[in-house]
Amino acid sequence: MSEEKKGSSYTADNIQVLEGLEAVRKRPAMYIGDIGERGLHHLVYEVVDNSIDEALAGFCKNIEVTINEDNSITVQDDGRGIPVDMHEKEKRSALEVVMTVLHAGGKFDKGTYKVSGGLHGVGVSCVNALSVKMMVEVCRGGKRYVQEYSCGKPLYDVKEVGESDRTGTKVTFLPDSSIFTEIVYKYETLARRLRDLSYLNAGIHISLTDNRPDEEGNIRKDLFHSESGLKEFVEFLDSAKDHLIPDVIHVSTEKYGTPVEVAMTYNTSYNEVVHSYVNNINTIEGGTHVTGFRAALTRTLKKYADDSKLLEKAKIEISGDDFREGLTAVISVKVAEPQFEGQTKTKLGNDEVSGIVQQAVGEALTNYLEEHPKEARIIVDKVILAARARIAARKARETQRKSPMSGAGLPGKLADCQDRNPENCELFLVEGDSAGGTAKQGRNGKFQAILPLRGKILNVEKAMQHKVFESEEIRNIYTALGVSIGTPEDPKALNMEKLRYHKIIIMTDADVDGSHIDTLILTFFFRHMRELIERGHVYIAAPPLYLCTKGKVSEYCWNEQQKQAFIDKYGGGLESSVKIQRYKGLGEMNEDQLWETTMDPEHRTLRQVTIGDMAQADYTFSMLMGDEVAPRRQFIEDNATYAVIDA
Ligand code: 28F
Repeated sequence: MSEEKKGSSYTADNIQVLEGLEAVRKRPAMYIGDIGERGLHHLVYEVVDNSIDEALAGFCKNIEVTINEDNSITVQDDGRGIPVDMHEKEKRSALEVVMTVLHAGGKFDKGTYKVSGGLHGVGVSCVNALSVKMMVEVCRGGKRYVQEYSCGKPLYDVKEVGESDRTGTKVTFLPDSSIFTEIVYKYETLARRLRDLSYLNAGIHISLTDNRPDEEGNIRKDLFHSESGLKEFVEFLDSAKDHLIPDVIHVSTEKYGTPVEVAMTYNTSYNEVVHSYVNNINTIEGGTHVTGFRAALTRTLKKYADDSKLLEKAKIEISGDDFREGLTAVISVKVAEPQFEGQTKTKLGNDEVSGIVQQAVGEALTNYLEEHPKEARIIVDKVILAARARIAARKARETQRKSPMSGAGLPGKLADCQDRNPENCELFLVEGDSAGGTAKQGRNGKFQAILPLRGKILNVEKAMQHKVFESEEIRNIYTALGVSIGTPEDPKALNMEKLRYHKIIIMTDADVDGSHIDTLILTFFFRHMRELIERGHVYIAAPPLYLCTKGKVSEYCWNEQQKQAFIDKYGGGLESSVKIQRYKGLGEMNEDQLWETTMDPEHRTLRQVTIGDMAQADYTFSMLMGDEVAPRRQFIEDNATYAVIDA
């Protein structure tokens, strides 16, 4: 138990509050998901969501988020200000109740929806409990009030400290470093979520300022604001893609008391990008709002194609998937009592929502197709093309199954390992036969398999699905992995039941070509085997860049800093004195060197591939690998200073 507040007796409520805060501090992950980087950033989203609620209620227009120099966070809004009057039941200021009683925030006004961050509105009191210090300032009724806390416990009663001609709430908090394993905020992570929130809640101005000066002493600031909401969100998502139609089809309506907003368009790629939200929560596992959307898409397009006789000549059966190639869409619904399901509680279960979304999208899409016959024809033609490609891909798979590559259907050039338990096994995808040969000699054949890749693999970002699976290098990869694409229900689903290795390690030269091959392989995995990445099976090997030698002392270095440290230590700071071998390619190492530096689990470094933010990843792959040149050129110009030019 913590020390008594001076001069006050404990009431049942105080004890209840303390027990609540203690519970949060004892099991923080239960309340905010984890105590690492994600949980740290969730703290910000919890506070921001209260400002968003105030904006949805119509009383707040501006939200300012600041990362302070000490890695504390300040969030300020120009809403009404949290009420400070005495809470009749709790015998304390309403402000103190909101800030210290678990789940005390909740619905502010019956008419609005409590949106919530990633973990469904645990409330600002949780953030308070997990912060070594927190301060709240409320301007309301011409006065300014403050209260401060330590680990959620008030240090004094709410006090009036002055006058103010504005209204609003300002919260500053410093996460407890004894609880969080990560306490340094990432600007980009916050920026992505605040950008999404500005699209999801049209009209709100959200600013992000980083007061931690960078190397040049500059501070960063971004303003996020969207008047047309999801329409602009889809334009942003598709900005690196070749548009199939010039319009974003947009509907924002309310059915049976459920606000529904959907924006969608088509591009010339073969990928489907659908982001869905419930009360601003990114429902990455989908749910009834997504099934309703898809049902509307399939029915409306199929009906239009049939009525306009566009399918007669095609003479093929089109399926639901065919309508999704090249589709980019964002679905956002606000549900008063959302039921979340799924592994990460990000799948919407409310059955009634499916019909609501289907009706809203069906009406909007029907109107668009009727009013835009030219674009409708373009969309249906693409659907027919997708259907033909799907049928060709199915034939390619059936052919492949009937004529296995060699022996047990494994690629001839795969040097397999002895262990048959996938959990112990690793597959190295190695650039080139020479490095592949060295890797075969250097590896531990018990649990390490080698698949040499002959140079660049197909850029799947620009290829149709069936072309992807006709490419020999790609077929070698997924055949060696033991995965198959497509199930009777979903031709794009990845079947990983027979995955043969739990670590898939991309090992390429530490040069521009090697990076390009890394990117091509990652594009294939992201577009066609995303679950491999999501389950953490994909890694990138890190061969050393240098071998530094001074007399009898030799050390491998993986970056410039390590090289400089060796020079400082053994060469008196002079590079001339020290012998430096720059490894341009894996082929320059013999099998022992490759083993001890890059393959030996005891000494190697592996970078695990993860998808931080799906929308960002999708945009990045389209921009880097897609047809549109302008966004790629812009990216290269913006990042040229980071490119290490090989001498
Ligand atoms: C920086 C974080 O938390 N802003 C908030 C409000 C406004 C009201 C409110 C919040 C009453 C007792 C439930 C004001 N006037 N920013 C924020 N702005 N909470 S949180 O009310 C809380 C309810 O508990 C508010 C009239 N109605 C509501």
